[in-house]
Amino acid sequence: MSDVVSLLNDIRDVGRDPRGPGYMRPGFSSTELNLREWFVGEAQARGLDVEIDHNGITWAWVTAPGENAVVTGSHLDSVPGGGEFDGPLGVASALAAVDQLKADGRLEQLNRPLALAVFPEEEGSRFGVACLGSRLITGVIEPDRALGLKDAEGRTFAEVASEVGLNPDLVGKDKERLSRIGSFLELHVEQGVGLIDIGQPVAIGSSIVGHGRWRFTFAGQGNHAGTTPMTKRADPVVAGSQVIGAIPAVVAGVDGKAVATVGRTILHPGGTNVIASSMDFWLDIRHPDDGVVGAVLRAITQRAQEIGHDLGVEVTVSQESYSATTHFNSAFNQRLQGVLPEAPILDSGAGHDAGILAGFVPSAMLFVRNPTGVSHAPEEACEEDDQRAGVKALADALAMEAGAVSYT
Ligand code: HGY
Ligand code: MN
Ligand code: MN
Repeated sequence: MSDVVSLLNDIRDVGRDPRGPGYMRPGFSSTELNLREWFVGEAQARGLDVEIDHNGITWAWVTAPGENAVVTGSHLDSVPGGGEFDGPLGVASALAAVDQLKADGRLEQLNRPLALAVFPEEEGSRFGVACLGSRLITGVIEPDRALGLKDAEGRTFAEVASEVGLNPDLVGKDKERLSRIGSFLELHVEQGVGLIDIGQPVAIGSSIVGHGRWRFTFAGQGNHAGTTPMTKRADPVVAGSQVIGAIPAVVAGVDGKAVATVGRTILHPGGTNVIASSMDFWLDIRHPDDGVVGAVLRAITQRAQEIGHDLGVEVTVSQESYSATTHFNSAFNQRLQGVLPEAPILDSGAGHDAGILAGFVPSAMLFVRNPTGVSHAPEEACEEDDQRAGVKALADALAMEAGAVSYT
């Protein structure tokens, strides 16, 4: 059986971003489906019982399906230009952990069912809502809202879901499958520097900060770049750009621990010699206190309205996605600390499917050292020895949680 390093090597060239380094693996795209086929092939090669549910979540049962199962998994989609490990490390480590448990005879000791899971569209890079798959199965997002979500080409999730073999009439809360999960454990590359220089390759997750995404639309007056005096313009790009430029000071004025990012803009119609008629940007705000996220949003919105008023540009704001601050299950975390006594406890500035599931089933996370601390960029890294240390930690944690006698 291949180890985690060779498993990741198998998919290293799948979904590379054609525009430059990094990956482009949108949710429900042919790329994500190719990666899902890879996972299904690896799972079936291990004799696991694979099913893809109404929401596009892939389940691979190590034991016979059953109640109170221990489930581990992550995602295979990426952000545009994303790194190699965000998501796939957790999926490959889950497969490798099963190999390890089988090889050392611990699978037979388990007294709870064990399954692997792969959640689609975790990044929300295609339809705008983070963790779409885990939001659907838990009912956090209503099916109608999900089905009406549109991608950059204006394709609805309903259309795309049909294309990839899902029945739009069946997407949504899945009480039966959700009730089977007794514990959910997600291993993920650390998206930060918490594990650098402290001599530990694996950490236990304590929480995920509150984070949301809002779409700001600036509506001005399209016009000719050459015939419109500077004093006679209602230029949405000038307004939007001034707001973006104001963000660092506005955030600092509310709470220096908050983070706010504009990583995506769209100008319409986008001509070099054309004053745009509209500009959209997407704002990502995060803070451990949901109230502070709200205060930052209000402050930026107010600044945008002021700037829009001065420039004759209309500003509208709509929320796309919100994930409240999550504190992982303390009893599960204590059990993990019993297995991994050396592992530091880290909070996460990044969102995860485990953060959504944590509202419904005891959930926890393991983070594996990333020597660059960079993520959502090609420089994201994870040393091979640390990848293997993550698998050992995951295997021991799964053995413990599923009742094996000798779990280390
Ligand atoms: O955006 C996030 O925090 C995660 O990587 N999806
Ligand atoms: Mn991720
Ligand atoms: Mn991510």
